[in-house]
Amino acid sequence: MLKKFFYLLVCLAAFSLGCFAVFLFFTEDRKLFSISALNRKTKPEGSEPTVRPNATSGRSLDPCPDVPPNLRGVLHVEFRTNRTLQDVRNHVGPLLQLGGRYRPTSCRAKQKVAVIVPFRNRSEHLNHWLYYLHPVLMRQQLDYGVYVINQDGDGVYNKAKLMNIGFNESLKEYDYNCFVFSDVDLVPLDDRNLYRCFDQPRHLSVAVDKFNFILPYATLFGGVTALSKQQFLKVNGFSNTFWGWGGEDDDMSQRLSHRGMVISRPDSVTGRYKMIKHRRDSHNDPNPNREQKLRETRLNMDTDGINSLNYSVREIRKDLLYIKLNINLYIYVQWFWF
Ligand SMILES: [Mn+2]
Repeated sequence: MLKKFFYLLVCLAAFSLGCFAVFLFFTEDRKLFSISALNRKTKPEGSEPTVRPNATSGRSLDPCPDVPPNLRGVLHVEFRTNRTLQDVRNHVGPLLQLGGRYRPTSCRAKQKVAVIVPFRNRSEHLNHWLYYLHPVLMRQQLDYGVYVINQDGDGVYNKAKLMNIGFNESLKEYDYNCFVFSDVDLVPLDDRNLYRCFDQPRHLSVAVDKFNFILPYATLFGGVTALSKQQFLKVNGFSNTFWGWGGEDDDMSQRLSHRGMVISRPDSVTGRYKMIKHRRDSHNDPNPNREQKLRETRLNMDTDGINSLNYSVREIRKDLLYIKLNINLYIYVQWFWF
């Protein structure tokens, strides 16, 4: 009799344990009860990414709010400090996945943003840029990756072509729907200037310190810009035929207007930037043909762009802070006649 009673007791205990386990499972995953919610609240506020990005995959999250909650507004930026890549890795690396990739952990980002930086021989600038931009992009709750597109060799520089290549190559890696093109020497002075795409093509660097925080002219579309995949393809991307300094940004501006788009901008306070001072790069002299070429934008834009892009990738190197593609641009002697 005692033995039977004992068995009954054991069964009962096992049953209630099972029930408790099921109960715990549901409270943890579906927030039915407040135990886990209480636990969450004890985590420090403001330091949002306490979980590695990959820990969230497979779990469905609510979309991120329209206005990211942890923005700081005006930022302090200075370039005097010597920053090595390792300094920057220590500073922002723990929250990143290899290749300068990040996605918010507490919500689902609305846009997938490829940040494309055309590049040659500016490592010092890149260190500053990475140091300031990664925390900003994280606070803006973007699902993003950083693509440094390096022109191999000493040929004449072609920034617009490098940007087309960034568009092309980043899409091979991830389903990006927004593309931010940024000069490596431009750092935002306000994190409310969102690095994402809008209904119209976006010009972000409207008030640069070098130009006394004034927009030099109304159609300017250079420095830092954002185009959705659709907007970019609608104009056939950038021209590939602007060799040397200047013109390619105005050409893009004209492409946009020829396709009925208008430039959108943040206000001149939010859109403030600090530019890293530098001398003119070698092999990037002003392009003497740029003014003539700008008269032919409408004529050329359907055949000169993302649909006529040719290049070869020499090397792809993934750092913690970015993906760097080393590109051979195929420079023809012909370019003198364009
Ligand atoms: Mn510059």
